This record gives sequence, C-alpha cells and structure tokens, in this order.
Amino acid sequence: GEAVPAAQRSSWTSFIKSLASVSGDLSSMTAPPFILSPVSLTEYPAYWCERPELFAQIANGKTPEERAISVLKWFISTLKGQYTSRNEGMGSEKKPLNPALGELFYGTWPDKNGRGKTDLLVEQVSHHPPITAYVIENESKGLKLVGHNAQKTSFSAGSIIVKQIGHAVLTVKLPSGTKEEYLITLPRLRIDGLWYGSPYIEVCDNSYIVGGGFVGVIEYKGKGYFSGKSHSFKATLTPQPGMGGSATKEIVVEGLWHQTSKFVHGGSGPFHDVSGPKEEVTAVGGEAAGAMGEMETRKLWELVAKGIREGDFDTASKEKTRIENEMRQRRKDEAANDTTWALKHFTPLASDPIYENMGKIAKIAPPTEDTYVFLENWPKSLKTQKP
Ligand code: 0T9
Repeated sequence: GEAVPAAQRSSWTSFIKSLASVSGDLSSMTAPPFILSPVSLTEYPAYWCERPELFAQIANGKTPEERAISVLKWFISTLKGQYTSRNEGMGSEKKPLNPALGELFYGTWPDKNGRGKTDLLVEQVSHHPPITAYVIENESKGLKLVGHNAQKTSFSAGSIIVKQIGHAVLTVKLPSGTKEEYLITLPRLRIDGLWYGSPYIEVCDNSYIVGGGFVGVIEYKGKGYFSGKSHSFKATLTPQPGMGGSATKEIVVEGLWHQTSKFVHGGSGPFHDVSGPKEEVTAVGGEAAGAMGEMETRKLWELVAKGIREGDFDTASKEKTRIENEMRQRRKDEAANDTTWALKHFTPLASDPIYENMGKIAKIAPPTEDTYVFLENWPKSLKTQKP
C-alpha cells in the first residue's frame, strides 16, 4: 500500500480483507481515515450537470437525430466527473459519507449565455439499502432529468464490483407541445487499485439511452480491450422505426470518455471533449431565505466534513457517531409510534412504465424497476411554486 499512511497500513489491510466477506452494501463499513471523503453521496447527482451548457443544448436540437446526438454528448461528458473527479480532486477514489434517511441537497447552476437556470434537488429516499433520488431541471429549456440510484457491491479478484441499480428519465418538452422521453441506465463499475491504497473506477459492460426514436448502446472497455486504453467507449445510436424518429443511418462514436471522442460512422469529426473546465453546483438552502435545514447535507455533516478536511478524525468520528445514533433513535421512536419517515419530495412506485416500455425495445434487464416520482415541490429558494 504505497498510498496508505504508515499508521493506517494494518487497518487498511484488514479493511480490504473484510471486503471479501461483506457483500451487497459497503456503505456502512468503517474504513480508515485516509480513504474518507467529506462529501455525502447526496451531492453526487450534481455530476449530471457540471456542463450545464451541454444539458441546455439538448433543447436546441431541431430533429430527433440532433436531439439524440446531444443527449449522448451530454451523457458521455458527465462520465469524467462521475467516475474520475475524486481521483483528480482528492488523489484517489474515496468513501463518501453515507446519507441519512431524508437527507436533502439543493443546488443551482446560474443562467449564463442564454443557457437558462438549472436546478438540482436530491433526497435520500432509503437508508437501508441506501437509495438516492434526484431531479435536475432547466425549466426555461423544457428539460427535466429524474432518477434514483443504489448500488450492489461484490468483491472479485481484488476489485470491488459495483452493480448500479436505478435509472434516470430525461424528459424533453418540445416547442410543438409534445415531449420526448429518454430512459438512461447506469453502467457497472469496477474499483481497482485497492491493494495500493489508491482506488480508482473503471466503467464496465454497457449502458443504454433509449428514446427519441433511437436505441443508444454505450460499451465501456478498460485497459487491455479494443483500444488498449483505460476509459474507452464505443456508442452506437440505432434508429428505431416507429419510435418517432425518421433517421435511417446508425451513428457510431468512439473514444475515451474522460478526454475526447470522434464520429466513426453516421457523422464525421470530433464528438465530445471534456478537457475544458466544469462548473460545480452552488448549494442552496431549502428553508426560508435560503437557510439550510437540519436535514440538509452540508448542515447535517458540517462538523464531520470539517474534521475530515482538517485531519481531525477524532471530531469527525465523534460527530458521525452522534448523527448515526440520532438517526437510530429516530427510527426506534417511529417504530414505537407506528409511524414511518415521510419523504419530502418523492413517492415510491413499484414499477416504472417508462422503464418497462423503453427497456423492452432495447431488451434491457431486469424487465422492470421501481422508481421515485417527483412531487414537483421545489423549495421557494430555488423556484417560485407554480400556481
Ligand atoms: C452515483 C458514483 C456512485 C453514485 C458512487 C461505489 C461508491 C458509491 C456510489 C455510483 C454517481 O452518479 C456515480 C460514483 C462513485 C461511486 C462510489 C465509489 C465508491 O467507492 C463507493 C463505495 C460505496 C465505497 O465507498 C467503497 C469503499 C471505498 C473504500 C473504496 C474507495
């Protein structure tokens, strides 16, 4: 373990060894301090929109084909943030703070150059297992992404395999009054570099974007596969007759998702390029006058995050235990009173018709998934309520 501080070597070794025996959910495992991130998993949905102009761009597509291409470009351009940004910002992949049930995170990206204001709302809708639901909306452009995610982890050949559960639906309101819906599924991940104490993610297998008259399949390959390079991908958009599109030709794009890619069929020249800067979300309090409530991520974890950032792990761990005990007590009280925690922004739904319909077209497994329906109740600090 090169990257492991000398004093934490034995605890890192036993952590790695215990990974083999813990299957399913690693979120509540105790890990050595050097690998802890001060950021809660409720902040991760912001990765979907760190290039807000690419998100907004989707609305400018004049044909289903133009829109499908811009959806793919936006999606591919989020991968660098989603899967490499902890390595860039903190030196390696880190263990996020495990959100409390009902934890909330609100944020915004300002209007700039006519791209419109984009808003983010996140709620931890389950603690056991951890499930995070989110909405990202650029209302002026008629764009809305609603999704949820959870993970099932296993250990294989020295790596953590992360099966992502959940999906997102992007709704594009067209000027004609009709709308397009795109089902977006999430790729499998492998966390390598554990023995060295410098974990990093490789994205594996496939993910899908189905909608607007196209089935999009994105194949991910790491080192040793077709290009021999890490973070390689190949995306194919196949027109679906009878699904609203009129395109006949397949579009194929290839490259490195954390750098650049180019068209190899159905177009020519560069496709995406994420070498430029990204824009982090601005956190906004959800209470009156933008104040942060007790369940809002940066308020709830304030002292834990401060402790981790400043290397004061005693305070971090004391505060973390305090929060966890409070939450345990809350669950006990609920059980005693025969009540359950009321979610603020979402209603669970056992199956998602959009997932089922779109998933069938692309033969996506499993055939059905549950979903969380957004209640359209943005806090006033982000948006004025619709009458
Ligand atoms: C959705 C993303 C997800 C969340 C994280 C697997 C992981 C929790 C889930 C999938 C986002 O859109 C994208 C990025 C990173 C994913 C995290 C990476 C990670 O390591 C954690 C898991 C739970 C761990 O903390 C494993 C232990 C740790 C010591 C390894 C660094």
